[in-house]
Amino acid sequence: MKKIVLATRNKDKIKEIKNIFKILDLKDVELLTISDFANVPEVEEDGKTLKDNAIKKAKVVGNYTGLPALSEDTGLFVEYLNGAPGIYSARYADKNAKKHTATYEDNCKKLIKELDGVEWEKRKAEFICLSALYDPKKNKCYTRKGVIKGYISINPSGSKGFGYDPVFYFPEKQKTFAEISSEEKNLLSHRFLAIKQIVKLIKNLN
Ligand code: ITT
Repeated sequence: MKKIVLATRNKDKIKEIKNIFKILDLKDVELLTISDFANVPEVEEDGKTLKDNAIKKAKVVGNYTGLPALSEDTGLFVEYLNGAPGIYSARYADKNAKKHTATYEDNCKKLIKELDGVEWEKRKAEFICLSALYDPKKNKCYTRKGVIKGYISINPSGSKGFGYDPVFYFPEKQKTFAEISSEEKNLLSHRFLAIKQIVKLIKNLN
């Protein structure tokens, strides 16, 4: 049985990634998380890109545990805001740059406010998920990207999912990501598209 450590502290991501692994029916892989190990170092997300941050998270956890580590960094990139909140998606509504206090709800509210009165066609947005797989034995890191396109809704809607899901309107389903079921989201999301490619790489790990 291959062991892989999920290098994320976000419980909502862990839930979705575990679900995606089930959907992809990956045999002989045991998914561990940071909480299965003591004192895993915190990672400062100070990279300039999602890729930098994802690689950093996977390397820290992979080197600490000695096991292959899977991380991902995700951002919501809004065209009208020149790509904001982007790599700062988790911290978008933080009042103090050093303290991470913004809740999912704060972030959604800020985004809706920033786009107040902006016409529909200018509300284009995309979720980008950059996933990294680091193999500490070979000191090799692989990255794969998943992108999904939509619009920032006029108002938040729905209570499923997490983060910006209530404000991310997905035209193909004519619903926000918080209005579709977790099964549906996990079959088409940015995270699914990135992890699907990473799973192919996991199969080749020795
Ligand atoms: P880790 O770094 O520990 O993985 P994090 O929450 O800090 O966890 P990110 O830096 O990737 O993760 O933050 C991205 C933020 O973007 C996250 O806090 C959510 O607010 C949002 N986000 C990520 N994936 C999302 C999704 O599938 N749907 C909605 N919002 C999402």
